[in-house]
Amino acid sequence: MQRIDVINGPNLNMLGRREPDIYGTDTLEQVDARVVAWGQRLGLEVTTFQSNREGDLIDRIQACRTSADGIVINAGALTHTSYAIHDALLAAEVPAVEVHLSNIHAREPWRAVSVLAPVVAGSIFGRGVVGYRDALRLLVNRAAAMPHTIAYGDHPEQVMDVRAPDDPGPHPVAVLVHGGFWRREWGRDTSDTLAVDLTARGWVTANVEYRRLGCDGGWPASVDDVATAIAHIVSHREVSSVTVFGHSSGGQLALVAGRATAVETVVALAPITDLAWAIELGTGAPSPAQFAGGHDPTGPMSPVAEPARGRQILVHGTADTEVPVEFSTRYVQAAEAAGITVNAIYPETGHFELLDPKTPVWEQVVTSL
Ligand code: CA2
Repeated sequence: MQRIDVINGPNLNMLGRREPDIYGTDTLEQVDARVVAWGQRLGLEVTTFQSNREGDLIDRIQACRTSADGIVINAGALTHTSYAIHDALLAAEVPAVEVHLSNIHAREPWRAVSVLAPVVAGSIFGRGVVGYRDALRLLVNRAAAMPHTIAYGDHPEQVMDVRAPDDPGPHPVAVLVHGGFWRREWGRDTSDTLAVDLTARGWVTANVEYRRLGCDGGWPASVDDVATAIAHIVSHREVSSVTVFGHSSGGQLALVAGRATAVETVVALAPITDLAWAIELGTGAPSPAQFAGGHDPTGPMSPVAEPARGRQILVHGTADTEVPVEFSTRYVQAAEAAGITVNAIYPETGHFELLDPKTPVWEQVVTSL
């Protein structure tokens, strides 16, 4: 069993008492209880610690060298200044993930700098308390199958995590495109569990990061990145086929990128297929309008306007309250009107369940490929 120490720094003992609009209403005790429970569900042994003193935090991090297999740390404002904590994380020699409840990139400029970022396996911010859950899951997925992170461009977001089976191949390639309404707060860690599952089934997986809103993304930059990432993996590996999996806004990117010839199959999980309709309904507002950025939302950015041509499987939960299932039924109608066949599956499930390889529909989809 992996042992993870969850360490919180200065002022996090004040949670729930002030600034609930930024940091939420849970107290630190409540956050810790949720984190321990998430850990249990992930098969982890989680311990928690908080201190307002830098030296105590350093002592705790150093102790993790022998007492833990991984660290989740919210170093509070020390994140922005403490090279001593940076060095302690290096010295601990166990993987660490930094978490911030707030979106440190959307506040004062000094908060956008994390001196810890270069020495952690991941930085999760702006998701509130669930960021701690996602940090634990990130550590679980790294331990299950260590990825190689490779750059497909010069921008810091133009990277992808590649995992390959042990045998020489050639293998089918799965490109994964995460969702999160194209927002910077949501990253490729959210599609990593699917990537680990596919690699265990014999696929080469490329879990793609791309420019998003707040870090130079939007139409068409985000789609260009996914297309460039696909081209990169195809030109650097001997592959037997290319399948692009996308969830939610990543489903939109996958369907648009899937118009390219290199892509044989698109698996779109709860995709946003129509930007104009998303703007009208207020789905994920204000992100769809920001993504469109003044370009025509009824144009090529919307999969309904120009359905992909290759093989395509759509999976959309009938209980999805984030992206209503009608986004998929309308896409199927548009595709059929254009003479394109879509295999659509509508399980009785919600939006995020589709990111869990343990759901029966995932088995059904993957075995059909
Ligand atoms: O967003 C985060 O999680 C932070 O790491 C939290 C720190 C802040 O200094 C970082 O820039 C971002 C602050 C901890 C919470 O501070 C509180 C102050 C008053 C009431 C509640 C919390």
